[in-house]
Amino acid sequence: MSDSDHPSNGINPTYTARSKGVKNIAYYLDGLQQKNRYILSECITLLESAVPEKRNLALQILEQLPKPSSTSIRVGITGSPGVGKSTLIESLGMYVIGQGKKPAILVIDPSSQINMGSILGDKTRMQTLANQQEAYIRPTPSGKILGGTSEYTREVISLCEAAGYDMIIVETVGVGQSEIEVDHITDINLLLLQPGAGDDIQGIKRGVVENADIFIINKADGPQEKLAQKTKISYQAAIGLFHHSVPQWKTPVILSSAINNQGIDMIYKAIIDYFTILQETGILEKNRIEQELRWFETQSVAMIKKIIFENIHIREMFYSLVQDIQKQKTSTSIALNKLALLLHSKLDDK
Ligand SMILES: Nc1nc2c(ncn2[C@@H]2O[C@H](COP(=O)(O)OP(=O)(O)OP(=O)(O)O)[C@@H](O)[C@H]2O)c(=O)[nH]1
Ligand SMILES: [Mg+2]
Repeated sequence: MSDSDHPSNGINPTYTARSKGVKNIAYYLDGLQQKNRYILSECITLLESAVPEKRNLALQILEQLPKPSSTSIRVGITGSPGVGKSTLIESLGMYVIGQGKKPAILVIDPSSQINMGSILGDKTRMQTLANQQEAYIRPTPSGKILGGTSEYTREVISLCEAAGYDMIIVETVGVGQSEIEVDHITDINLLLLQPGAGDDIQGIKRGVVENADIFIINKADGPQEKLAQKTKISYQAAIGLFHHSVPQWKTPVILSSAINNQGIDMIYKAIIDYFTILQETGILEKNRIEQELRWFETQSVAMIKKIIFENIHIREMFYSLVQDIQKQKTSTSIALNKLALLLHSKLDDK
């Protein structure tokens, strides 16, 4: 089935289709190779599935994915709710297409875990972009992972890259300490700010500021334009206090009006400039390997914990020790020691 057989709204065409029959792996791999958006959506749906058979198939697909022909640019866009992330991505996405690239947009919505349909209608605000054949837009619920990024976003990125998308843009609300996780899956991070945001620069979380590579003061239009300029100056001053991890990079503060398409060219240029530095210095590859390792570590620790707690003896002892501590029948160190002995006895090869 070709992409053109489907309504070309670009937004996740499979979403309403509930349980479709699982096809063989060649169907998916061929579909991705042919850059078929419909099959890309099917692959992502498999990945997100709670059905082990589907999830396993998705993992096999991931394992057999061909390497993308070019290195894609992975861009994270964060900012408070309503600052204009989606509107900016729409303008930027159209500009990116004009530059001969294919953008894939992953919208991570922490507030939405179940009713993903509502994101499509109310939240993406990317109708023009969604109508482009060159673009792909996929909303994902943030699931259980701290950090506002979806559990599967990393894998979804791989699928999009295999399907020929060479700029992956991840939109996420990133305002709290735990919500800077997007920078663990992207190469470049854009922080969107409102005009006037510089007034409370003390209140801006250091982690968020330090994790941004490009600052954008959006809504620099109409009555807010002057205020946006002021905000830019105060941000430039504040940024001067931090050292960017890439010494060659001078973090820019860019004014934009997403609704008027202003500043978009400068944002694109900054993305390309920064990405070029990352590539030329080898930092890109190093960062991506570090991200993989970090992901493996956190995921494997979570998995080990889950598997251990599946053991009834360990689980029972754990909860009985918790009760003993509560009733002050034992001390923590003695409880830990007992638990360690049990774990060792279970793990020792016999
Ligand atoms: N004046 C002005 N309004 C803008 C601009 N960009 C976005 N808006 C408006 O701001 C509102 C929020 O825009 P969104 O793009 O949905 O913001 P968002 O950051 O994606 O919001 P969430 O996804 O809900 O966190 C909409 O009413 C937009 O029309 C801009 O450059 N100037
Ligand atoms: Mg949005």
